[in-house]
Amino acid sequence: MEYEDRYLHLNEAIDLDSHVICRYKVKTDLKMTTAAAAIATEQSTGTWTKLSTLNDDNFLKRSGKVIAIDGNVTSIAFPVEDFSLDIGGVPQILSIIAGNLFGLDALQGVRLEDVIFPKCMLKEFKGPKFGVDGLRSMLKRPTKPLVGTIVKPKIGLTPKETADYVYEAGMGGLTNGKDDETLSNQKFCPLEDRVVAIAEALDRVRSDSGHVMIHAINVSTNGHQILEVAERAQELGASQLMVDVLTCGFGAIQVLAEDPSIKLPIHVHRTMHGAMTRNPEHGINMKVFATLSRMVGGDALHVGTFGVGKMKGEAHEDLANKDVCLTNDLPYKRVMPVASGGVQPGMIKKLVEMAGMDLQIQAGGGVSGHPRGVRGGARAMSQAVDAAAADIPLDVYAKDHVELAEALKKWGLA
Ligand code: CAP
Ligand code: MG
Repeated sequence: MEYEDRYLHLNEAIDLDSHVICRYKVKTDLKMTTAAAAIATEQSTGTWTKLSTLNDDNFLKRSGKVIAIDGNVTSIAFPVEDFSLDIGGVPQILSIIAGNLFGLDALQGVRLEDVIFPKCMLKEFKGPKFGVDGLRSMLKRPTKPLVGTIVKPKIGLTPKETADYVYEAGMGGLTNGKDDETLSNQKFCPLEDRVVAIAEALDRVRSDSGHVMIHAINVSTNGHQILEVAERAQELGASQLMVDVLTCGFGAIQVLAEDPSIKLPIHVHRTMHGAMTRNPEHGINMKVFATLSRMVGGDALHVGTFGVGKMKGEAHEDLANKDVCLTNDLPYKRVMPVASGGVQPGMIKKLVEMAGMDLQIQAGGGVSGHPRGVRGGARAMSQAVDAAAADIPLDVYAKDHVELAEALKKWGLA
């Protein structure tokens, strides 16, 4: 490879305040130094051949530097000057740290495992407006995990049926409801009608029981429309917004989080993430997406289900995602981690033991599949969260709580 040695800085001290540090796991037949240099080259100043246009000054100031190689893992430091945050933002960050390198023929596989941004870049982002504490105070739920549902079936219900579901869920004690990721503005359930009907249902929950619940409306859409759609949903009474971060892009979250007219928390869904995060040898670790989601202002983020459920990934990776949401190492409000996907009441104690109390636990099928319907399913979920928060085994708690007992009978204990 051209200039390979010039990209290698293996025994040099690096100024961490002026570089973005990325860790890549690499699968290659080449020497690791060659493979690592190929990434640093492609993602900064080089290409496949020597360039007449690359001068020494530019080379030294803008090149990615291979700063460590440990087995098949390499760390590469990209100078902050390579990044353009005023115009460019997260899309441009991703084009450097997670761009062309995935297609390099020299590598049979490469996975971006982690990224660390210097303070000077982090301070250009504002992070969540609400986060864990904001959501907890909205919901008047200071310590226990939040407990929610995804309205199921995913699509097909009318606005009234959706609102009836939400009412039942709220009366059963759930704190959070949400649209499913494939529900948008279909003719059978127009967004505006849905927002109005759900807002009315949530008001009724509050007046009938005193209980506070919010519901995230899926505003995922084209870039040129998202702010307008979110503003309209807010105007009509939406209490939370939901955005699919990978299909819409990180800019979609940022525009909603930073626009002064939007005063609602943002629930960040990650549909499509499995295409990038699940192969241990190629792709992008969810932790990277969690870091970026927090930077751009997501208030709650799907992090996985810690080794249980229909979409379970590696529990240790889910825990790392959760830690990114909550760590004080990032200069922003903490993001509420969300455990979702095939969840049912019998899993809740285990989820809380693994992830702690700062967690939103939600279930679609695990609520509306309950033998007593949505209200019964919501009660079973709430009871399981209460038991877990009090550190009482679920089968013991179920002796005095019939909905939980029926859920455990149907789905078992994790
Ligand atoms: C869960 C869910 C969520 C997934 C997302 C679904 O429904 O609504 O989208 O949890 O997974 O459509 O599958 P169920 P992740 O509770 O009925 O399974 O958080 O892993 O991205
Ligand atoms: Mg879903």
